[in-house]
Amino acid sequence: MTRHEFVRQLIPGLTAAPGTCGTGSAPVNIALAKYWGKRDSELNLPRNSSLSVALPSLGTRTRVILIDGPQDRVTLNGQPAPEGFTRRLSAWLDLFRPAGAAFEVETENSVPTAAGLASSASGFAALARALDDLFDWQLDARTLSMLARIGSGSASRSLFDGFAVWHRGERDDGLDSWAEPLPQRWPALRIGLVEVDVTQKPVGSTAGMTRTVDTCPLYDAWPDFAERCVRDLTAAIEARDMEKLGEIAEHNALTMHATMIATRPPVLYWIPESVAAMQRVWALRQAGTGVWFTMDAGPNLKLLFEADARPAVVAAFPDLRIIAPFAP
Ligand code: 2P0
Repeated sequence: MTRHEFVRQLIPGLTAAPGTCGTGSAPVNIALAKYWGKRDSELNLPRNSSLSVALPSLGTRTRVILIDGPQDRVTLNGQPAPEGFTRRLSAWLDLFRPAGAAFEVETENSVPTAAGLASSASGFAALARALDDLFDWQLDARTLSMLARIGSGSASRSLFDGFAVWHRGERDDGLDSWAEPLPQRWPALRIGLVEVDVTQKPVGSTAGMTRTVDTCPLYDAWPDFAERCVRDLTAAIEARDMEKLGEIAEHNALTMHATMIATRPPVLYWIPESVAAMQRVWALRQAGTGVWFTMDAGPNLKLLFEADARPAVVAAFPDLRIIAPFAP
């Protein structure tokens, strides 16, 4: 099945007059059990389920207008968007393009683009919501999650606040691979952003995971391990057990990076400052502070801790940007 066919069965139609506008917003999410590897790149189906938490104060707000014309016009934070950004957006918008029409897209991002903070996740989730508004589809969150998934896998999880699980699904047609929220809230949970480098990463996630699946001899162990992490994290969240959540999330991230490093040519996102920050986290834990880290396809760390550990964590990471995912 092509992605065009996939999308057509999910949406009621593409009827809207030129000038019609839609808006949508969505938060960034941080995976605690990572998505790494596709089983179908046409429908963007993952080899493993993943579990994330949304950062409600960071994300994307998007306005889309249907226009006559040959070409989409895309702005990012008030400036013409970089060519690669526009190309990726337009390729996804092709799935929803009425004949002869183009889209004007205004995107406001409160995250540094392509710095391992998953701006594509909030971006495609916000865009899916904006199209739902523009075409007045009134789709449910599960269906929007599948549309966003085609744009970027991790976007499937950005339709929700709080914790979300993206189910890998079993079906070849991709209709059972969507994300849904978990009901639990965790008011004391904190995420600390350690930004050691916010420049563009050398290898994008899509290329990095494809290379890992194709050449890493350790990858065979990953999908089952990741599935187990999702189950164990769900239990840790239900029990509100910080130590269990931190241990599983950190181990999951390091295992993902181990598969990246064991790829040919290697995909190493770490820089010396990343390793120094990891060692600082381990030293804090050794000294009795409940803090763990996770890392995505980039050099930056995201610290996981509870509010009462904040003074000790900030003493070791004075520049830490702290986010409360369940702030009232
Ligand atoms: C995640 N990452 O679960 C993992 C951890 C990066 C490392 O999802 O190819 O941009 O667009 O589906 O979603 C980043 O990958 O990849 C990602 P595509 P995406 O958050």
